[in-house]
Amino acid sequence: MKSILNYIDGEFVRGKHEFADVNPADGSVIAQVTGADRALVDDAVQAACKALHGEWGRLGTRERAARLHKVADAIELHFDCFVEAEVADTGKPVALASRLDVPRAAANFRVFADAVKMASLESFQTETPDGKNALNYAVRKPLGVVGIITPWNLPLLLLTWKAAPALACGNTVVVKPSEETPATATLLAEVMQEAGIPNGVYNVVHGFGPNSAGEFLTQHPDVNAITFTGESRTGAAIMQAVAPSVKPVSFELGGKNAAIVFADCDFEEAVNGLTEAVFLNTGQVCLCAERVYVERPMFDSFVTGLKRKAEALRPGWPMDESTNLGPLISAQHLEKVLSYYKLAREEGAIVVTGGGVPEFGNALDKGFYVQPTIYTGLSELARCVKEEIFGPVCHIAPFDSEEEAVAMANDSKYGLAASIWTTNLSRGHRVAQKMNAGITWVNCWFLRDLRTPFGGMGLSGIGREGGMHSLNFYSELNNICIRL
Ligand code: NAD
Ligand code: 6OH
Repeated sequence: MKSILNYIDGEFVRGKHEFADVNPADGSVIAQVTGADRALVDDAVQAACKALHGEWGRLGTRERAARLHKVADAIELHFDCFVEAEVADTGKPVALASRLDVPRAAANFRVFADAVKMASLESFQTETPDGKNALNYAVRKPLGVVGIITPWNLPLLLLTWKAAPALACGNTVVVKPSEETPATATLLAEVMQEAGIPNGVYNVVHGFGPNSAGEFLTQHPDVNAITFTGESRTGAAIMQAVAPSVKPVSFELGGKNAAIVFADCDFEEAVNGLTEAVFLNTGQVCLCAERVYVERPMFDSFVTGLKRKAEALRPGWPMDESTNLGPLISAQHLEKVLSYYKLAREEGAIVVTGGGVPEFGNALDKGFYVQPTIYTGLSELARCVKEEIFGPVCHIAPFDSEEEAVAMANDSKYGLAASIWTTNLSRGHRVAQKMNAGITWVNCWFLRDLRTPFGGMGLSGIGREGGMHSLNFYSELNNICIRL
């Protein structure tokens, strides 16, 4: 049986306890993961501290950026290995991992390597009380050791989205990938070696959250910052853990995202767009739309259109090129999503399609598949309309006016992403600007430009990453004031 190891100071290190890495498509065990106890997490943090003062700390920005481009080259060289590992861990369709996850990992390194080379800094000419001048300018320094904690839905994409800018700014990192999807973080370690990233700069510790590697990392006094993507509740626990040492945090958390479909939209474009927005990655994307509001004249035809698309999705073996719907990540998550399917019926939902589990008549029946599901008829106060489900499911409700749609979309404790579907450009701008969300798409969804601010409001997160926002989080600014 394959082992997945920790990576500390340039060495692959076996931990004292093991846990199984399960393939969600059929429940089979792919590998044994060896987890890091508190002592191994400490070794990783000490290696990262030491590396700050070694070769890595002495490299100029240009050379650091060149090494990160080499990391991107090496990801592209080993493209198929990354795709295979990601598909086995997550069950996502190979077509999706090849189109989204692995190309984005390489792009993350390229974009932040270039961003750090191009970044300018603030400077101000300041008048002194005696009528002379002073010059203020800021310089960027690394934060130090950055702890990176990531979820299972887009494992490599989200890990590199944080590791790339952290490394570009000269930090060293200790990464704790999700216990559900450990493979690509360790594979990335091999790529780091190949690309000439010095020992101790990139470290990986495996394990769980509470009382395990995740918590050991957040509590460690020598970790200078924590960047985290995952559930809002976990974000709250991490905030408590870092409070005593006042570490900066960047949090990308959950969502209960709204889509507003106006009757003047391009119908085909909206139905196709919402098919992606609701069902991509089996609905396990923080940006997925779980609440869809449709202007009443188009309500029935839209529900029928999305139903047709949902029923045409092809669940199957993830490595089969024609599969476009994978399983959920785990038996536990399957149980959670099915409990919401049950709750929706108890809350009085009309089941437009789905609501159960598919039957394959083969080994996939042991996997964690659910049917793509559409509900209508729920009150806006229903728990299924308020709480993040994180599965291939949405509720569709009608609206009669723009104001009503905006009010319903904004009535959430979350505030991550929204999408608006209309051919009326003024309305698109007007409604987009009213959204309580970190990201609003008009006539598209999950169209990413890595230079733009990305993050959420309310329960959806703290801070923004992307472009200069990432450089600002992953560095300290030292303002220098010189009396001239
Ligand atoms: P999770 O919060 O359960 O786990 C995420 C990571 O945190 C894992 O590595 C886990 O081991 C670790 N962890 C758990 N408890 C911890 C603790 N007390 N201390 C330190 N680490 C701890 O999230 P998940 O179930 O893996 O991912 C799904 C969630 O992530 C959804 O809510 C989704 O919306 C959210 N998400 C948000 C974004 C975004 O950009 N906003 C992106 C992806 C996923
Ligand atoms: C959440 O599941 C998706 C997050 C996406 C990003 O962080 C990104 O940079 O595209």
